Amino acid sequence: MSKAKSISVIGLGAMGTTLAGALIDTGNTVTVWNRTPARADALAARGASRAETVTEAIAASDVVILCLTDYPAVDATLADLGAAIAGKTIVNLTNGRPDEVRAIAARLGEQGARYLDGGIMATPPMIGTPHAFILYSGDRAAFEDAEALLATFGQSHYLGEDPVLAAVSDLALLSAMYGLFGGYLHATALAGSVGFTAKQFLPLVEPWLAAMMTALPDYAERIDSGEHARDVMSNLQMQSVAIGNIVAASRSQGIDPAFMEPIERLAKKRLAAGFGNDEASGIIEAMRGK
Ligand code: FVH
Repeated sequence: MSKAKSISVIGLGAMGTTLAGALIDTGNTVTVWNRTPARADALAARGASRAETVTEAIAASDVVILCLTDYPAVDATLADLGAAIAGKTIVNLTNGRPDEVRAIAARLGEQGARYLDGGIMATPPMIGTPHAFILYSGDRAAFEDAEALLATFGQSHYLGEDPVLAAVSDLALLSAMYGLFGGYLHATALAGSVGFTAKQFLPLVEPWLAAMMTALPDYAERIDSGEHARDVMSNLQMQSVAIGNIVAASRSQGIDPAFMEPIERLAKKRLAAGFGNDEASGIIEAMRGK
């Protein structure tokens, strides 16, 4: 439970609305602003104060949460605020790139604000549940001051003072998610080409993915030590035959192999470099350009 405070939420899409709602439900004084004002109606009915302008939203609270589509939207929203932002803690939960994070952190710092960048590792229905976690990086004192409030959303992980840490970790975790979902979709399309419905295929693919997740600690050990040749059980030479078969079979079954082609290319690059007897964990070296 958060310590009740005044907080402003700017950006009332699916996520911003959920964050603001969670803050209202935990007894905080919440001010909201959205470019399209009608999106604030439901929150106003639940007790939020509606700011007429961004400046008004920022003036209303010491802690201001931004949750917008992208950083160009953040730039547009925070343009021309002048001194209004000095002394405020800006918690930017918008998905973005490291160059964008550095630019906004520098700009807001020059304007006298404390900047925290964040990455929300949850969908809106997960907010406030034990499954939600949010990554933060940037001004440590700002994080510590806002920590109780931010706990409203889920588990907070403060990663350090460099503001880009949260955004890069967020993108890394999303890469893992899109790899999983893309792999699942490709697998389901390929199984579907011989008549399986997605529901029929699920009892095969779900436990398979769960079993493969148990390989991650071993992969992490190999990656950190660089020892991809130690105790090899499933060598890359053998695995690249299967990967090549997946790509070829997808084509012959009328399934676009586009999702699988990059891993085939990386495996071939690693094989050509002479690492066929290594574990497939060594593909990371090809990703790193080695
Ligand atoms: N929803 C999700 O599942 C994910 C979960 C993980 C974190 N993401 C990130 O959260 C950011 C916002 O996502 P969202 O789901 O709330 O997105 P939308 O529902 O599409 O709402 C977008 C809001 O951004 C406003 N906006 C867009 N462009 C501008 C602009 N140029 N100036 C001012 N505001 C802008 C938009 O306003 P409006 O269209 O209603 O006027 C919405 O408030 C995002 O970074 C996810 O990656 C969510």
